[in-house]
Amino acid sequence: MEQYGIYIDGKWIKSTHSETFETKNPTTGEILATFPKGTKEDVRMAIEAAEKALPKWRRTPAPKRGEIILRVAQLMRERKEGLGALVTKEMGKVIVEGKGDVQEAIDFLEYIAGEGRRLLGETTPSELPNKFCMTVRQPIGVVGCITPWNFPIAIPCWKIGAALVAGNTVVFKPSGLTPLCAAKLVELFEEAGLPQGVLNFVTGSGAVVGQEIVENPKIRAISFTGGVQSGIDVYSRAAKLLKPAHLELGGKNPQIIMEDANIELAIEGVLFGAFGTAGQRCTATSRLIVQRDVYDIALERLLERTQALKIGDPLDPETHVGPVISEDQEKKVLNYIQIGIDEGAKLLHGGKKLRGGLYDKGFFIEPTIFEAEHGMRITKEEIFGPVLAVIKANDYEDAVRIANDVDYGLSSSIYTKDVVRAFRAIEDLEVGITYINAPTIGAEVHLPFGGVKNTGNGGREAGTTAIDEFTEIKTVFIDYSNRLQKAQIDEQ
Ligand code: UN1
Repeated sequence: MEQYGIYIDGKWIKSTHSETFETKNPTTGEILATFPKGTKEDVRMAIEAAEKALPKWRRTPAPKRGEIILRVAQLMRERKEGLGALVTKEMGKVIVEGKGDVQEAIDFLEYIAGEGRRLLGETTPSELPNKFCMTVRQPIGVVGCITPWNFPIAIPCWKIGAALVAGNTVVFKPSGLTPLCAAKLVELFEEAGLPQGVLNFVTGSGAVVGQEIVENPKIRAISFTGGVQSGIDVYSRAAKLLKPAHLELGGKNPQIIMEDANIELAIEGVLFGAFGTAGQRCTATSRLIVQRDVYDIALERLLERTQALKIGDPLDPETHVGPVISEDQEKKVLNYIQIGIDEGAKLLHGGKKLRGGLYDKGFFIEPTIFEAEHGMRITKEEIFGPVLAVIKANDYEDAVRIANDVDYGLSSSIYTKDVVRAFRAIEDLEVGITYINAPTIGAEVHLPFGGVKNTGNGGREAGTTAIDEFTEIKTVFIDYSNRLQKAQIDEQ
């Protein structure tokens, strides 16, 4: 079993505190590695190293910074099988999705490496003669990246890749449930030739390590993905320091099926959206809103197809649904299933923890389908597990009203062959991402990712906007008239 330390200034060292925690395989319970319960002092050392590395790194030409990021992507391509299997072992998503997690990281790193050749600003004419105006992008400084367990390779790469190309240095705290994937990622950056101190890594709790990252004034910006309550905590602490904090939080994503939809395709979509990654994606489909004329047939097909899903060892390529990440998560999901039953939703499929054989070692919950009334808690609150609420809608307006009547706004989907309705849905759905005739999951990394309402605080990760989160804009006026010119005052 591997024992890791913290990674500061290009070296793996011991934490200032000797206590450790274990990371475990959610399928088998096997202990994969141990990591330090990092301290505030560890974070301060990480910040010191990042500050020391900053002047040189920010002056390294951005295309050169991009080359190192590209090398990380190349190493990941070579090691995709092994890394994908590690994602599956530590996080529990099925192996194709484990490899998909790695591929999403590769895609993003390749994309953002090229951004090193652009880092676009603007040029504009001046209102005065012999004067030039432009903006340039500058790194923010030392930034903090705090990442979740559900995409243990991809999401850290979205954040770290963009932060580094933009010329920042980083203090990285991964989820306590997937530190091994994170440590392997740090090793790849090291192998790719990232200079010492540019990326530093401290494991431990949100209450200690996370809080110090957020509250230490030397960290100039935060990028956080996680739950809403933690997001509010991060945002309010950062607010006291006027520190930018980019938040990527939850979802309660609807898939709508209209009466003219290709039902078979729509059912295939919802199976992937709701039960892929055992429902543990911010983008997971947790509500299926079906127009009443096709409700019965859609439900019938959904139940048939769900019965055929194979739940088991995520390393087995035949498996469709793996375990949830931890005992706590299992409890949370089972509790929501009970809430659904108690509030009168009709349990149509699943609902139980699986037991016997392999199931006894891991956290396996049956794919669960409820027939629900809009307004029940299971139709409003994020569950983050394999639980789908099916809701009947009268017509398009009703479906959109239901879809929008939640506190979240990340992803959404509508299945319809009517192009007019498809375009109306693009306008009407209050979310950051809308799919037409495709499930709510599977966003591509060269487009912005994020949402509205409680899903975040206005920013977008990845895509053309990735760099915004990690750069300051400087406005520059260059006067070559050789005299004092006064904007707003001089008359031509
Ligand atoms: C997340 O669940 O936090 O769109 C990210 C998707 C993936 C990213 C999900 N590309 O489902």
